[in-house]
Amino acid sequence: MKMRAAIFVEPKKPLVLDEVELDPPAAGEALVRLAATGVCHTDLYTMSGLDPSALMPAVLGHEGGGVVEAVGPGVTAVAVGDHVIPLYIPECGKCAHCLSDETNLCLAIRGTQAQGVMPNGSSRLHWQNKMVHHYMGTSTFAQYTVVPEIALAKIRKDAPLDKVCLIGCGVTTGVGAALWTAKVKPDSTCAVFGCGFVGLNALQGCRLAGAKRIIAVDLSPGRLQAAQDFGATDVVNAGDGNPTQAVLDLTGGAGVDYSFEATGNTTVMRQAFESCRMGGGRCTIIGVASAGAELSVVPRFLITGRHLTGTAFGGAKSRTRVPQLVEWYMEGKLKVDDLVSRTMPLAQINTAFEYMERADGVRSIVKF
Ligand code: AHE
Ligand code: ZN
Repeated sequence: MKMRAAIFVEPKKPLVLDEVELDPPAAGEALVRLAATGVCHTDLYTMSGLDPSALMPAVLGHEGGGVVEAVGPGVTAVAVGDHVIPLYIPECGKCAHCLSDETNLCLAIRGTQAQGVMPNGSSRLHWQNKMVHHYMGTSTFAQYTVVPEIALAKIRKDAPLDKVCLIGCGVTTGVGAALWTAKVKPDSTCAVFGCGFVGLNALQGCRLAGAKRIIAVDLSPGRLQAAQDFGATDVVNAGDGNPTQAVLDLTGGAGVDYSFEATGNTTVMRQAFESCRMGGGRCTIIGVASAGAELSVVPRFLITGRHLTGTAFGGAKSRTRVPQLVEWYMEGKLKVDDLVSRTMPLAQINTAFEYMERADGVRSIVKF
């Protein structure tokens, strides 16, 4: 079938909007008609030319929501008409990682997904007689996508897809970092460095976990204002001096039980690490740093019992947790609507990246 898609053809150039051919789903795959997709920093990172794993041409996008339109042979996990969120980390339920409590990084289709193809080694996408790569196994910057069934979370049908699509990446990444990677305990103290889309979600994750003190750190007064709506009890403007010292001062010199970094900047990662307490403090790195970046820490901070770790998709076992987050949103426990700054048609997707580069707004959503 033919569909409109935004194609990544060349680094540092706008996406090309054109008609792309999409093949029907093969065994174990489903065809999804997308209703909406968020536009994430990681798409921009791949477009920048700095992502060593970037493949071209490709249909980018990984924060979508849609409806199953057809299924390939042998599909049992989803059916036509189901509302779904495509998952860049699938959950097969059978591999060593799916069976482990320690990680959400399903191993079932990692190799082919990184090569931009479906599990059988071929692509469903073609353009100008060439194969087009799938991106993160999801390729949501298009009217339709084909996705393996193990990479689809089935969600309730009354959830607005143009909002809950954000649970496909940023919401889960931030909320899950607090709930499932750091496992924030009630009455604990937390600090979140970076209050963009993912940081705001880390803040609401800390709130959902019942943390008593949640310190937001950012350079922008506007973002620090938003941080208070998402659960921050204290704010630190990182432009006013050393933010690590500010966090230590707010916690009687001790540091917080849990710190989070949501910027991708290695200087901020170190500040976040040095803000968690001796004897069991945990720092969770959420932001994706540029390829080649290195993080240095003083070993003494580790010897004195601080933990440094990272998270992918918030440590969420995806097919299990995404429907649960949708429930929480529908129950009013999880804020999502306030994260949407703009909604636009696919034809205007390149303007979403312009806003992102100017740090204007929190999240743009493309509605099909
Ligand atoms: N390809 C990049 C790294 C990309 C990366 O770290 N991706 C994150 C998701 S970003 C969502 O916006 C992730 O969760 N990765 C999990 C994994 O298995 O890699 C690069 O720099 O090479
Ligand atoms: Zn993302």
